[in-house]
Amino acid sequence: AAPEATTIFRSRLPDIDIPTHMPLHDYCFATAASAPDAPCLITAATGKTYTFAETHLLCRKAAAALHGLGVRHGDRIMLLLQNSVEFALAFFGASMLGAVSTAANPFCTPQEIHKQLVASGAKLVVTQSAYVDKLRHEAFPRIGEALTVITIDEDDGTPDGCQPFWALVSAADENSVPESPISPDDAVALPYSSGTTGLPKGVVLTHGGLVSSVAQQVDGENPNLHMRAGEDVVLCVLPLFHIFSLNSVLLCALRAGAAVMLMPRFEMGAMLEGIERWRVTVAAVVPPLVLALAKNPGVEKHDLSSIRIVLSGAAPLGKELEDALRGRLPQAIFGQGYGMTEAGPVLSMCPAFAREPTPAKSGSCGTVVRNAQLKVVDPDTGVSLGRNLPGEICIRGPQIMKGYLNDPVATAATIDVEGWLHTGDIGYVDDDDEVFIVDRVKELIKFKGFQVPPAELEALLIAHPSIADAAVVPQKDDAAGEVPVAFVVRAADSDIAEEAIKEFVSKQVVFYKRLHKVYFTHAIPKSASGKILRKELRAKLAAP
Ligand code: AYL
Repeated sequence: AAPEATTIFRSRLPDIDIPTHMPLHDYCFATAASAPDAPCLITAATGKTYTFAETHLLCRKAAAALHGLGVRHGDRIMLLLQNSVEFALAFFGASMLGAVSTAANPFCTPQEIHKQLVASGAKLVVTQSAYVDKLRHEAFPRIGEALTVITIDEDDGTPDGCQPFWALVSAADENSVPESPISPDDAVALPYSSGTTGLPKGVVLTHGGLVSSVAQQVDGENPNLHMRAGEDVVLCVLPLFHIFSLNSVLLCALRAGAAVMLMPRFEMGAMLEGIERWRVTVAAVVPPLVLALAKNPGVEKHDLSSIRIVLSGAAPLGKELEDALRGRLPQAIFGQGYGMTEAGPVLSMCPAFAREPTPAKSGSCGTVVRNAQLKVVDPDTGVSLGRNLPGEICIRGPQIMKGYLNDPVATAATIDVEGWLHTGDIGYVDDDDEVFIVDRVKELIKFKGFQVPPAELEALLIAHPSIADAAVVPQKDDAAGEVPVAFVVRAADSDIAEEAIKEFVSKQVVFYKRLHKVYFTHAIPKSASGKILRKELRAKLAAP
């Protein structure tokens, strides 16, 4: 029989030439050559500003410093940092050596950090002195011996066994960075994501892949996400250890020649002051931040009229919230980006952010990025679907991940032989090429845009002697979007209580993975092959 015709959706914008031969750092700093004195990195709290030329020089010095500590082509380093100038310097410094950065949330527990450290094979960590104690946990290699730790804050003195970042960088000779030929296929970033199933896995993003993703957003005569060189100031309050902020904020702004305003963490008052003081023009946000901007009374007391673009992503955004924000920031264009770490990460972007904008509907995640193909398939049969029919979204293009680190089985389950990456998201493309996400078939739970992999919590629960079996599913929540809740089968003779289980989990995980509720049950529904029937459990929660 003839193969079914495949409906492939493309961008409204024409394809462009993407310089995939360039290493990511050269690509991102190309603009610096024509405007070296334009502001590049701004620390919101202090106002300390680095120009593009200064930033580029410090990145080269950071590369030399890392090289001096033994970092080589292909090596991994871990960034355990809040948003900071040092994050950018270490990331690009590693890139210049052909090394790979794996970033972790500094709020993670020692166990969580240890897992990522071991899985990534990182032998060097760049962090803040406040987090060094997490690395002294018994499981870790000894600091100063098998593990090199660099701390960025010298005011409090460098902790025992650690090395001072700024002293190393100042003393380094930027001309000593060895010429290391970098191939577009070399890894540069290694974020961790659970993808459609199972535990967190290292997502190998290459120089060529990230150059492609950034180009799809900010390059071309008519860029999809128009950031103006020397004019725009982009809010960087979302954590850089997550790919949304790293890619669509830091990398895109630098490539475009726009400034990045760095805030170490989300704090409403400081954020509003920062926006007002530095005249932020482009704000990348997640739905809980949209909620804060739409509802917080402090917003009225600040002049936010400089904002011309609000880009929301990483989790579904309700229509009411979108309308509420539009009322608060009437001068701004509001729209969404849709991404997934494995997809490089951006699949679609609001077309109203383009230099020559075209309209986007409320609730839409924009149109598929240029130089890429998107299709929608029936999740059961794999048959390609036409417009307005919801199915699993698949993406193909030069921007998607190379694969999961050391996990060919998981890679093959996500990227098929034709190169299509299966997202586990259910959505459709309407008559105007706009993408709408309506559901998720993968296991993943999203708390405020943060990933909560159920398999990770289930493994912890089952390890408890009083628990015979467990399943973790999302429950809808107004503030967080979703929260993880557990169904638990007690072991015979056990009368373990909800609070004890919650506490047992809380001690081992970062705050957003904490269980919000435990439901005791007699059995976890499973398929013949032993897979948890999550749909059934989700339906139980939805029932009144
Ligand atoms: P991960 N609407 C609904 N769901 C979304 C959206 C959205 N706009 N964006 C992401 N998701 C969900 O790997 C979806 O289920 O990457 C997707 O598979 O932490 C999952 O989150 C992926 O979660 C951008 C805009 C990056 C967004 C991103 C998202 C990165 C989140 C760059 O410009």
